[in-house]
Amino acid sequence: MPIRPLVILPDAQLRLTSSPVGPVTDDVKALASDMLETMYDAPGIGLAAIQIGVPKRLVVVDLGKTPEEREPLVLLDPAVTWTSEETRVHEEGCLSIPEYYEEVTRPDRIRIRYRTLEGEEVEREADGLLATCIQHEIDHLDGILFIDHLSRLKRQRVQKKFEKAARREES
Ligand code: K1U
Ligand code: ZN
Repeated sequence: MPIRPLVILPDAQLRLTSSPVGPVTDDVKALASDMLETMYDAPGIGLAAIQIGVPKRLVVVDLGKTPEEREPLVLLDPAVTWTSEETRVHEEGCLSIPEYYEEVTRPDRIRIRYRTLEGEEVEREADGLLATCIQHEIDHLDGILFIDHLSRLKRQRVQKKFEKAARREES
């Protein structure tokens, strides 16, 4: 089951706090592989496991613009350990909030710690779009969506729009 269906706003799963991944088993490797396939298919530049309905602290990211430029990053139990004072504004989207884009301000540079599928502990820095994307994905692990960084008015407008769309699909 490589490409998995995406969880879409207002699904309450998106507000869950995800649990640590635990040992790197074959199931965890298969989940990471399905997440990459799902992200490339969408297409997107990041995906958190909860976006396919799995509440585990697993994130995939790839900023490659073409299949030839792919450089997948799989982050297990990622945590931000430092953020720069300087911020940057980037237009963000979310595969769980289709076709809605807004500018969000976040720290420009971050340091993160995570485990890899090979069982390695890594600490590294990221900046620019990579830093934005990783922060967006780590937010998902704590039930936070990029619309939570917008004004209450904008957030409520989007929430209502997606609630209405979900009701229409039900009937
Ligand atoms: O987590 C997600 O929902 C994925 C999201 C990640 C993200 C995008 C922009 C800024 C921060 C985080 C997406 O990938 S939305 C789709 C998108 O940005 C994109 C799609 C195709 C080509 C390039 C970008
Ligand atoms: Zn998202």
